Amino acid sequence: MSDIDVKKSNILISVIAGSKNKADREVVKQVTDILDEFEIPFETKIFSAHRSPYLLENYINSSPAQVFIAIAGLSAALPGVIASKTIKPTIGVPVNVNLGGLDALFSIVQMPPGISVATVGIDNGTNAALLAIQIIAIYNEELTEKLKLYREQKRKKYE
Ligand code: AIR
Repeated sequence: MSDIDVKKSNILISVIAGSKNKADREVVKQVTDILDEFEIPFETKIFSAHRSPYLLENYINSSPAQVFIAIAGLSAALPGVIASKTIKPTIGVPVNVNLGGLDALFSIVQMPPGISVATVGIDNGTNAALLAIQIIAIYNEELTEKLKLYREQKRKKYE
């Protein structure tokens, strides 16, 4: 792949949640806060792998996004279903709706060999956003520098 021009891109990252409920929305907010901070063009959508599977499929097939972030609780099929329909990287975020989020974590992390989903921690939208940006940054030097600065600021905060 050639270099990505972040400023000229329309949508680079797609953030999809399984529901507009409070728990999912809070994780979406974590993700979008980081994407805003890094000035990444993104869009957010609500699609349920169980309740609206055909809408989800149509969207994935037509999306220009380079990376998908999929946020879901309970029997969280969303990231796995997205990953089954595209070879673009999919990052799954398990949401704590019930059982401390372990139900969603196991649903997302236990993908069968052949279809991969990068799974972050329960309710950890921040890491999902950072990982998505790191993937895009492979093709963008300016973004790489911004990530280094972000790490440096965090390091200073904890030292
Ligand atoms: N969900 C939606 N469709 C399939 C699943 N697993 C998830 C949502 C949300 C939870 O189920 O991502 O975290 C509960 O959704 P709701 O809309 O019933 O509140």
